[in-house]
Amino acid sequence: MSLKLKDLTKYKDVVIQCHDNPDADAIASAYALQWYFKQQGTDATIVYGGLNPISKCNLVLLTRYIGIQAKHIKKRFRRPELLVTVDCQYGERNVMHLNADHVAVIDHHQIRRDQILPELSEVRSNYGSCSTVLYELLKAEGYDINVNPENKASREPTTLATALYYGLSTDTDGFSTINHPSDKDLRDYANYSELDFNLLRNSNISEEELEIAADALKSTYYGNGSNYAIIGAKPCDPNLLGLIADMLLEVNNLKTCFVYCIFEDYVKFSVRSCVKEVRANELADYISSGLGGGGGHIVKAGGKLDRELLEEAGVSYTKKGVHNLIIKRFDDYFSNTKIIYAGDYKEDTSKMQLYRKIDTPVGYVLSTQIAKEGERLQVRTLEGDVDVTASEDTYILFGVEGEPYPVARKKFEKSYTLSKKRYTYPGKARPSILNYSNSKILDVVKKIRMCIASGGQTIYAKKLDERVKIFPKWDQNHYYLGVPGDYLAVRSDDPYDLYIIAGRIFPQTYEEVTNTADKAE
Ligand SMILES: [Mn+2]
Repeated sequence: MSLKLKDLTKYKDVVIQCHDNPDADAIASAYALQWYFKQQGTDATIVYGGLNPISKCNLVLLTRYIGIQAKHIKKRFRRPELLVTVDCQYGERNVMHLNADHVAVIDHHQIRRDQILPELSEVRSNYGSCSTVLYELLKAEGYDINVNPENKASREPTTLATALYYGLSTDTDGFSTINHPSDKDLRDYANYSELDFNLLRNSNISEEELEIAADALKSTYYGNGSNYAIIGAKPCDPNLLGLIADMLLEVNNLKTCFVYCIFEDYVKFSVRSCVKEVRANELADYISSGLGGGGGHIVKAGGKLDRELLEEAGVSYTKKGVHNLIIKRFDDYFSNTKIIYAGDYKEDTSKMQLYRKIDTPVGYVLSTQIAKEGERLQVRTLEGDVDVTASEDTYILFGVEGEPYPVARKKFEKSYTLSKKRYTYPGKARPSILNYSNSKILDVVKKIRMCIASGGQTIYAKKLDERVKIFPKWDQNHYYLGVPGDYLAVRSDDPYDLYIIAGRIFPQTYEEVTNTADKAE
């Protein structure tokens, strides 16, 4: 199943449908699609169902800004030749049923197990917004969202770019929970109007919502010696959760906070952290593990707990049941994690097994081949984000699954030999290396060359049975996370050089040293 926008142009009677009670992402996506049809000479109608017409202040403002008439339908609607659902899937509970000769779907949500999608479907479940999907579908047809077709020479921000940028922003808690490179591309590429965007963004909450926030702040729960705080708010817009969390985190001594609200089928939450020992995205993932999902950025993240999964896990879906579960997970998180600051810490290797590295072909690139000397890069390794400065001294390696990790020149020259063989990048998605100077994910794959991780080097390693965070010697601000099943490794020639090797990678790259003579080296 896939879809190109040009597949849709043969239909002339087109209706675009948002999910019931549409949000900014749905409206922006509908607008972008309508915009495309207009370029093809087709006037498409935008509709949505749900109990009430759009009333949220920012959405009213958005529809006025982009100048669309989105029709609120209560019961029935004529049968169009083509119906396209955006930011939702045909047949879903929150999508009013409409009949049509042909149906297409453009969305970014998960596909339910029992969902049957029409042939014309483009669902990119890992994207942060449907606006991003539209941005890419338009790009594939040769449309640049920054170019106004009526005035191609103009450098002025376009309404289309501003709308899509705003759609992405609202679906990702103000860009803070962005993960996917395509979302980052839209964020960085859109030539949006700052003025209009700021107006939209600052029309975000109503007086009632301010009240919800005030009530929520009054019921703050402090845990673990006031290290963290949890708030359960009344059902509200997820953006409001982020706002409450931002304010809460400002409290003196408070390092980490969690704000949630309970809906009928799921719990939505926002996480914040301002200390290096807790990455908000990792905490979000921990809290929601097995119960939903979470992710985002180091300082801001968010996620969801599913009612079904909570109930399967024996949690009663009540205010108290949910609240207690969250407190328990928080307490587990803080008590079950060992933190190691490499450099200060010497691991006792006497009880660890000695391993030897196998000759393994891997990829490498010198950091100054992908960025200017002195620029800061964020390398997303399997065990966490690590910051490095581009210099002749820093290489970036790409492991057996294409996972990037930085290494110092000295270590590179000692442990790797260059290879003339052609390198094929083994990863499924491109490696994530962010250049802070322009917030762009670098396109590095073509620049990667092959080298051989020379075997022979020995490490002590042990399989972890607890969670461990290691601040490595070369980056004291970001930790590597090891979970049970991963390996804690110590270089045999430097007991202060500790790191984590993912459990999946370890057997492919290391072999046990059984010869006791070797062990005595
Ligand atoms: Mn959306």
